[in-house]
Formats: sequence, structure tokens, C-alpha cells
Amino acid sequence: MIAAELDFAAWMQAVQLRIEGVLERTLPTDEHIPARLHQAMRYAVLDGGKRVRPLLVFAAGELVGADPARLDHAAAAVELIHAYSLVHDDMPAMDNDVLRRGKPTVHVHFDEATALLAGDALQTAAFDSLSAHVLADDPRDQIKMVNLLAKASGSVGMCGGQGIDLYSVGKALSLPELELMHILKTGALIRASVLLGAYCGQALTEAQMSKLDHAAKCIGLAFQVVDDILDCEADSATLGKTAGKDAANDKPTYVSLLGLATAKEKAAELQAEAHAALDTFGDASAGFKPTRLKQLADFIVARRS
Ligand code: GRG
Repeated sequence: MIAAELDFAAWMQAVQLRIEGVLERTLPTDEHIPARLHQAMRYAVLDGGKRVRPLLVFAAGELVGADPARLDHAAAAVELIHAYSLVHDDMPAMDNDVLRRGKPTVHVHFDEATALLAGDALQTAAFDSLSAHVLADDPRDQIKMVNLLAKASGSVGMCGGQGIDLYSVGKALSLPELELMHILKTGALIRASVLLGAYCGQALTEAQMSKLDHAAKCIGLAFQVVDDILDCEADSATLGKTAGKDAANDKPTYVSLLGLATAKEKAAELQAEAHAALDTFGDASAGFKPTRLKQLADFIVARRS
């Protein structure tokens, strides 16, 4: 490994460890009444996952020199929303899956009612994290942050994407329709992660925010294209979730619509577009540090799980 790769791997490990501690402290203990609900919440969140969204918060925070103590709470918020979405998505009424992060899913390990409630409580815990601490210099910016996460998670964001997914079962989706579904279902929270990290640091101009937003959109879409590629190329043990489900359920994916080779080209194009948008920030001499976000975009495209 070259020095830059070693440096990125060490940074990633340090942030993953840090966010584990933050999440551990954020969630009520296993004994806190009602114990079964808190056990299910902790089971869903702790000790699992790549923590891609918290990593994006920290990488965007590094771009703007944000205080890591602020980033902790923004990072916890996006991971709590993500964990809630996985718990609900795995339930019988939705994807009906039994394996997540290498463990039985929450409704299998506990029960359906507990999984429903745990997901609900994780969602509100996210907004608790985002609103209980000072995260931005200007309180109006912090209100914008809360609003950003609400929109990204709700019916015009992640839930909306999940809705399109549910209501398109058995229908053929065109490429633009598939893209819209993913921009909402997966992309909205990834985009919010980047912007929340940026709000924790020095204020950006509107033009800079829009460049960062564009990079975040490209990263979000690239994440999903790679997810589709992995669903067809990797096995369940490597993914920690059931592999091959898209093809088994006859679901439209980038791979089914474009073919494997073109899907890989698409991921590379989105990665390059994200880099180009981040390059507009210049380097550290211009007061910004876009390197981490670029490295993270590369990791998201190159990942094998
Ligand atoms: C149920 C409200 C609601 C929304 C569900 C995001 C989502 C919407 C469902 C997740 C289902 C899924 C497998 C989507 C594909 C992309 C994705 C979000 C994969 C899982 O994210 P990773 O790879 O997972 O970041 P880890 O476990 O590493 O955190």
C-alpha cells in the first residue's frame, strides 16, 4: 500500500472506532426500561456496518475544518436514520430478509413489533442527536441541518425512494425512473451526510455548497451502482446480507438495465464527476481540504462489501 492509502485506511479506522463510541454513548443502555426495546436498538446499531455515512460527515467536516466534537453528533444522526431504515426494510412487509450485517435481522432476533418500535425510536433518536447540542456557529444553520435531515429521510427523500421501490414491484423501470428511485432511496441520506458535515465548519458560499452538493449526489449514485454490482458479484458471507436478491426478485438494477460492464463504467464516471466537483475547492493552501472526500468516493466505488 502506498502512503496515501495507508493514511486513508488509518483515518477510516479511527473514525469508525470513534463513531462506535459515540453511538454507544448516545443510545440508552441495554438495561434502561423498556429493556427489550433498548436492546433491539443497540443490536441494530452497534458493532456492524461500514459506517459510510458517518465517514462522509467526517470527510466533509475535514473539508471545512469542522470541530470533530460537533461532527460526532451529526454522524450519529445519519447512522441512526440509516439503521432505522435497515430495520424497517428487512421486515416481512418490506424486503422480508433474515440476514443483516452478518447477524439475524432485528425482527427475527427479537420480534416484529419490537423491530417496528426500535426503528421508530432510532429515527427520533437521530433528531435528538442533531438538536441537543450546538453544531453550527449560527443557530439558523442548525435549524437548516434539522430540516435537511427531515427532508432527506422523509417522503421526498429516503421513504419516497422506498415507496417508488415498493410500488414498482412487477413493473419495468426505465433508467431515469431507476435513477430517481435511487437518488431518493439511498442518495438523499448520503447527500445529507456530506452537507451536515459541511454545516459543522466554516460557512461555504452558495456556489461552494452547490459544488459540494453535486459531488455528494454523484457519490450517492455511485454507491448504489456499486451496490447493484456487488449484489450480483459478491456472496452473502462477504456482504453480510443476502446476495443475489435483486435478480431472484426480478428487480430492475443498474446491472439488469445496463449490463455489468456498463454499470462499472457508470460508477467510474460518477467517481470522476465527484472528483471534478471537489477539485474546485483547490487544496489546503486555499483553506479547504477535499482530499478525504475524494479518497472516500474512491473507497465507495472500489469496496467489495
Ligand atoms: C424502510 C423507510 C425505509 C427505508 C428503506 C435505504 C433503504 C430504504 C433500505 C435499505 C435497503 C437496501 C439494501 C438498500 C440498498 C443500499 C443500501 C442502503 C445498502 C446498505 O447500506 P450500507 O452498505 O450498509 O452502507 P452497512 O451495513 O455497511 O451500514
